[in-house]
Amino acid sequence: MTPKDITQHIKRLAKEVGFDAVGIAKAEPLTDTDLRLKQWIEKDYHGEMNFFLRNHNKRINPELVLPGCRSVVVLLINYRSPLVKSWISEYGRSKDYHVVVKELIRDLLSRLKSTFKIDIPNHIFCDSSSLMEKVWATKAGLGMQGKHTLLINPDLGTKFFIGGFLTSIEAEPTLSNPSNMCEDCRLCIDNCPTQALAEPGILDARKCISYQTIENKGNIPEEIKKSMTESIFGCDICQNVCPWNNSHSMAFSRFFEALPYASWDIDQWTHLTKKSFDSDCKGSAMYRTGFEKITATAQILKKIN
Ligand code: B12
Ligand code: SF4
Ligand code: SF4
Repeated sequence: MTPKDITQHIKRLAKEVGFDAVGIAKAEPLTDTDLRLKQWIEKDYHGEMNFFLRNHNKRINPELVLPGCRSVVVLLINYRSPLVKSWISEYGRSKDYHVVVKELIRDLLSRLKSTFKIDIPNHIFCDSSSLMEKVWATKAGLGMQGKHTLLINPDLGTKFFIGGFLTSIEAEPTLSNPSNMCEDCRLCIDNCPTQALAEPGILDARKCISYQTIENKGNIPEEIKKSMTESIFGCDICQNVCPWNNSHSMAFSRFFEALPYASWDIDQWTHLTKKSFDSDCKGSAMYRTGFEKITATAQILKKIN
C-alpha cells in the first residue's frame, strides 16, 4: 500500500468505528510550539498543573514518545448533549471519555492490524499530558485554535474530544489549510466572566473557571468565586458564545449520552452523599475530580444562586 492508500484506509476505518473527523500529520518536532509553551509557563499561566514542568521535550517531539514514529493520526468525536440546563459542563455529563475514546481507538487499531497482518507500533492518546493535541489536530488539517484556545472544526464547532495515535506507519499527511476562523470576532474574550483569556488565543489557566473547578485541589480564590454562576464542573461559556457552535444542524453525540446526574438541581448537588456520588457518578469524567471538590464547589454555587 502507498502512503496515500494507507491514509484513505485509516480514514475509512475511523469513520466505520464512529469518529466524526480524521486527519494525519507528519511526525516532526513542534518547533513554534516549543517557544510558545515555554513562554506560557514562564508567565505561570499553568497554575498548579505541574505536569507542564516535566517532559517538555517529549511534549513537543513525538519521536521521544514513540521512537520510530512517522505519522500522527488525529481523531475528533462529537460530545454535544441535548440537555439545556445542567450544573455540569457539557463534556462531563456522560461516561468517561478517556475510556470510551481509547476503546474506539483500540478497535480502529485492531482493524488496521488485520489489514497489515502485523502489530503496528503505536502510542494512543486522548487528553494525555504528553502531547499537544490541539496543535497536532491543526497540523492534520482538522481546524485551527480559536481565540478561546480550543480547536474549531468547520463542521463540528468545538464540542468534540481529540484523540489519536502516534504510529510508525508512513501515511500521507492530510491537507492543512490554515485560515483565520475568528476574523474580528472576540465574543469569547469579552464574555469570559473572569477575563481568563489574557490575549487572543492565550489562556491564563489560574483565572479559568474550568481550571478552578477541575484541576485546583485547594481553595478557589474569592475573585473567581464571584463569577461562578453556571457550572460546578468545567465551564462552557466561551464555547457557547462561539458562533462556530451555533449551527442548529449539528448532531448530538451517539457515544456520550448524558447520565441521570446531569439533570440534578443545585440542591441535589449540595446534599450529595459520598455513597450516592460513588453509585451515580462512578465511571464518568466528572468522577475523577472527587466527592470533596465537587460538593465544595456546589456549596459555592448554591450561595451565589
Ligand atoms: C491542560 C488542559 C486544560 C487546562 C488549560 C487549558 C488550555 N487552554 O491550555 C484547563 C484545565 C483550563 C482546561 C480547560 C478546558 N479543557 Co482542556 N486540556 C488541557 C490539555 C491536557 C493540555 C492543553 C495544553 O497543552 N495547554 C498548554 C497551552 C500552552 O496550550 P494552548 O492553550 O493550546 O496554548 C497555545 C497558545 O498559548 C499559543 N500561544 C502561546 N504564546 C503565543 C504567542 C503567539 C504570538 C501566538 C500566536 C500563540 C501563542 O500557543 C500555544 C500552543 O499552541 C488538553 C489535552 C492535550 N494533551 O492537549 C485538554 C484539552 C485542550 N481540553 C479540552 C476541553 C474540552 C476543555 C474544556 C472545554 C473543558 C470544560 N468544558 O471545562 C475547557 C476549555 C477552557 C479553555 N478555554 O481552554 C479538549 C479541547 C477540545 C477542543 N475542541 O479543542 C482537550 C484537547 C482534551 C481532549 N483530548 O479532548 N484544559
Ligand atoms: S472556560 Fe470559562 S473561565 Fe475559562 S476561558 Fe472559557 S469562559 Fe473563561
Ligand atoms: S468566539 Fe469568536 S473570537 Fe472566540 S473563538 Fe469563537 S469565533 Fe473566535
